[in-house]
Order: sequence, then structure tokens, then C-alpha cells
Amino acid sequence: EWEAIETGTGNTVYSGQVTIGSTQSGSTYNLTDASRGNHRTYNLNRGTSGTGTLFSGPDDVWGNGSPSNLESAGADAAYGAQLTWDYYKNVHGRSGIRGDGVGAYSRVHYGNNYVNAFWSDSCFCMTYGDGSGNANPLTSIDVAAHEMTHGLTSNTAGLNYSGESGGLNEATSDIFGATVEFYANNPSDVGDYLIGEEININGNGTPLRYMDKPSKDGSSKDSWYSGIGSIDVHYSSGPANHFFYLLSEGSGTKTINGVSYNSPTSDGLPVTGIGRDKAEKIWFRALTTKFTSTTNYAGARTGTLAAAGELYGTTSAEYTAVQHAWAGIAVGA
Ligand code: ASN
Ligand code: ZN
Ligand code: CA
Repeated sequence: EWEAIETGTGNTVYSGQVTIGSTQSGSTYNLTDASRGNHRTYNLNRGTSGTGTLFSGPDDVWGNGSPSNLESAGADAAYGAQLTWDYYKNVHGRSGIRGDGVGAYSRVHYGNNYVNAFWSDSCFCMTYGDGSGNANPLTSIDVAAHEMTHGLTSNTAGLNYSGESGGLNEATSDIFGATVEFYANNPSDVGDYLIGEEININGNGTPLRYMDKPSKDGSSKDSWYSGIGSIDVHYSSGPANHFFYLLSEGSGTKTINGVSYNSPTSDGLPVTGIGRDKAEKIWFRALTTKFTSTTNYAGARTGTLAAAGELYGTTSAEYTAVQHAWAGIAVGA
């Protein structure tokens, strides 16, 4: 018996045809990514416990693009995990969620009509439902990167999942969900500052969240206020998502990859963006070296300023932009 590292073909639901890491064992191919810490992708086949079965078969082609073929969402999940792994390694120099080179695993086809996806620290794994009518699996790039980033946050800052730290935890997953999607540069799923625009979670094609103006979802907040720690963490994330958009792209109107944005500031003062490449480095450095389990919005301001100072200097335009972007969401000195 022998094993070989392979590169298979994934026919995904959302990202077209992609190459995904696989393993050949004898005459059987497995969705085990030997180049990325042996990340594995399992089929729960609508069950809700255990790991189900590792995707495997006689050829190295996974799915046909339709959600009714159970391999298709498996290909999306494998691709999303692969991209997220590559992003953290190539952009931030981190090898895996714990930085130890060890992969996690993904489970797809969780339950029936299950409209969610989640990370679990206890299994060190991600799980994806198939969405309404089992027709919209929650396996788009941004959702996969969002869930995998919950693992990163748990293993670094450890931001408590309630109150303001919970909002920052959620925002961290949205921020890197977006940056991984840009990193992927996939023509079928171009980068944007929207979360979940592919998975039709609202039934009318609208995204789950908007980073340029979070209140567009009807529930998220655009700016910090003293009671924000008592709302759902998926809504108290809004100001930090908005901070990241402002820091990257600046306030006002802009069109990127065909998507139009219009980002306001709470004080009405303009913010000049420094670009996503710098903004993501600042957030990552703050998350991994400044934030703790109890970091709140004021602490996130302090932490990102410290990170920007270390990366670019305290007299830099980048440092000033961080100050302005926090002021734009009403987090002041
Ligand atoms: N999909 C959700 C999230 O990652 C699941 C949850 O509420 N924890 O935030
Ligand atoms: Zn989340
Ligand atoms: Ca997106």
C-alpha cells in the first residue's frame, strides 16, 4: 500500500472548476490535502454526529457543480479550507490555525435544510449545512474562511464570544472571510466586502452582511455606542467590519470588482484608505499579538494602533489612517 500527494479537480457549487489537494492510496483517491497539514473533508450525508465518511472514490474529480451531487459542496469546502490555509501561510506567515502545521477537517451535508455553518474548538473542525431545500450549501469561500478564522481567533486572542469582544471575534471572521475571498482571485467568486453573497441565505439573493455600511442588513450597527455589547455578536461586529472597510478603502463611494460601495463615517469626516494589504496586516498583528479574551472596542483601537506603529511607525500615514478609521465609527481617544 502506498500514498501519493495529488492535485484533483473540484467542480464546486460557487467557485467553478478549481484544483484541490488530494491523496491517492492504492487505486482510491481521498479528499485529504497532504500539502496542507492533512486537512480532510468528510461527508455527513445529512447526519448530525460523528465525522461521516471521508470523501473518496476511484477518480480525482470531485463533484459536478450541482448541489445535488454530494461531492460538489465537498469540493467547495476543501477549496475554501485550502485557500484559507494558503492565505494565512503566504500573507501572514502562519502555518495552520495553531501555527503548528496541523490541518483541521471539514464536514459537509450536516442535517437537513440546515442554514448555518460553524467552527468547533472541541473537534477542531468546520461544519456546513446545505441551506434551505438542501440547495444552497453554506460553503462559499467567505463563509469557509469565516468559520476557519474562528479557529484562529480561539487559538490566538481568544476573544470571548459575548459582549464587545464577541463582536470583535465575529468581525475578525468577516474581515478574513473577505480578505481570503480577494486572495482567491476566483473569477466565479470575485473578492468583495460582502459576506455570504453566494449562499442566498435571505432567499432574495442579498448578502448576509455588508462591511461598507453594516446597517444595510437591517440589524448590524455602523458605529460603536455604549450599549453595543448587549446585542448579538453578529450585529455588534458591524462597527469593526466598518472600521476595516474604512481603513482599507476609505469613506465615500467606490466600485471594486463590479460592486458599488458607499461608506459613511459617524463624524462626517472623510477617511483615506491605506489599501487592504496593509489593513489586513494591521488586524492580523493586533489579533495575534495585542488582543486578549476581554478586548473591547477601545482596546481594539489601542491594539491596532500599536500594531500599526510597529509595522509602519507612529508618524506614518498608516498610523494616522487607523486613528481616522476608528473615529469614523465613533471609537475615540
Ligand atoms: N455561522 C455562525 C458563525 O460562525 C455560527 C455561530 O453563530 N457561531 O458565527
Ligand atoms: Zn462567526
Ligand atoms: Ca464575499
